Amino acid sequence: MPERIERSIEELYRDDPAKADAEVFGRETGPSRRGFLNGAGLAAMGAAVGGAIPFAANMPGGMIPAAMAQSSPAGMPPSASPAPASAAPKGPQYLKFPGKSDKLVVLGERPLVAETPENLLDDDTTPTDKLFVRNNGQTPEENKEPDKWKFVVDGEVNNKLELTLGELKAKYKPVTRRLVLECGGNGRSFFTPQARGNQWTNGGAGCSEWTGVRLADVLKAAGVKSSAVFSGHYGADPHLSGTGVTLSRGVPIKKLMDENNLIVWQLNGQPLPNIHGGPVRLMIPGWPGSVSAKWLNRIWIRDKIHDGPGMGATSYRVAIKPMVPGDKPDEKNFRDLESMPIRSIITSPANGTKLPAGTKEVKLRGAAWAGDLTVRQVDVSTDFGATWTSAKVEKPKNKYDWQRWTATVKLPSDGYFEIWTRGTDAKGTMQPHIAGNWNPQGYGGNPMHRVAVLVG
Ligand SMILES: Nc1nc2c(c(=O)[nH]1)N[C@H]1C(S)=C(S)[C@@H](COP(=O)(O)O)O[C@H]1N2
Ligand SMILES: [Mo]
Repeated sequence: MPERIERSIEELYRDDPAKADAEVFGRETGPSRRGFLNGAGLAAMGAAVGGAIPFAANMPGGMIPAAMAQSSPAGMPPSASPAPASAAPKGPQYLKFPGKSDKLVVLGERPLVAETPENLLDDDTTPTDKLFVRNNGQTPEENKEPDKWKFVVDGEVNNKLELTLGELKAKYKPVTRRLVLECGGNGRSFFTPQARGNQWTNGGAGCSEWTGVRLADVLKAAGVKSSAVFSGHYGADPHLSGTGVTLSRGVPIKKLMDENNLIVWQLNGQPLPNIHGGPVRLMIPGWPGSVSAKWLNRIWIRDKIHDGPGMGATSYRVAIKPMVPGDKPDEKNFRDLESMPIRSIITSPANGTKLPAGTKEVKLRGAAWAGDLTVRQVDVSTDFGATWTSAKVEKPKNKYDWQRWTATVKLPSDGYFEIWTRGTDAKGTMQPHIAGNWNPQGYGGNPMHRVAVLVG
């Protein structure tokens, strides 16, 4: 009997979370139900997650346990929209690519997109083989003469520059910085109803050492005119269709001139791999990764807002006034996503970790970052958010570095626990319980990260 319930509840949570939720939490209480599981539901839930739930009384109604929500960890069932057939359960597909970890999860093959599971981001500096990959078009052929790679800086400048990588290295002072690179769509999978695009969990991000020259030094040499308003960045990757520009985004001049932006040719002390945009790419940290053009061949300084592919409409844009989730967008109600939102992740233990019976303490490690801002605080909870403990948060090595954190939490007994983390940025903005401010392409999804641990 319990066997049967166990399977059915798990399957139901995968196939129809709303219905599963109603089964477990009770139908009668309706959509405003909250709080407590009834006895039968609690038994079924315990069987499904693999153990008793000591803090069950705190479990929010409608929350999918982290143990069952590997692919949609936001927790809230997509009750507004039944899961489409394409979302039927299938295990993760792992990347097979020279120089990349075979633990990266493929989100798309054409174009190639792969994310880094949170527990693979446990290094202080993300190794190259673990850094996520996000292509929008084709992957260009590997360049055999990197120092001859050319790019131009033109438009609203006094001196149009045409530079080879060799000249760039010779003329400007190199710097190395540890910088977060984060896809604008990171966290998209947490939206309900599902938003359009690659279903990133928290792994469209990493923090590696980048070596290059300051973009501002090159722009000073070009002499940016007072008519300059915005930039447009171009890379050499062919469009999937074979013709046309794949992606071309830009930033306002103020952001462009920020001294933390780099034109880079090294990643973690090695020549920048082709898959990450080698020989040369931009690194404009804190903003959606899409402004950091790979295979850089042009920086166009413009006297108006850029209009390349990836600008305008709902691309990399969020709602100004909250919209009804799933509704048709009114394009006047959107603004560009600029600084990325606060995000804290648990990098150890991994979701689903089993600990020996009698374990009373767990050491946690994680990372947190917040776009243009620093991280003020990271808190962790083991009792579904009833009580919180502050983590020890390290200082960034340099601006736009992530901040590693550690904490030790106590567990009262054996059973099923969820460890939650939430970050707070320097302005006091904290991560929400569920992804908010729904938008059609799912930007800004940064709910608290949760991992399940089973003791005994
Ligand atoms: N030329 C070019 N640059 C690009 C892209 C691209 O498809 N083409 N993708 C962008 C996006 S959306 C992101 S998130 C980052 C990803 O960088 P990575 O693949 O090195 O992790 O590169 C950006 N730069
Ligand atoms: Mo991205």
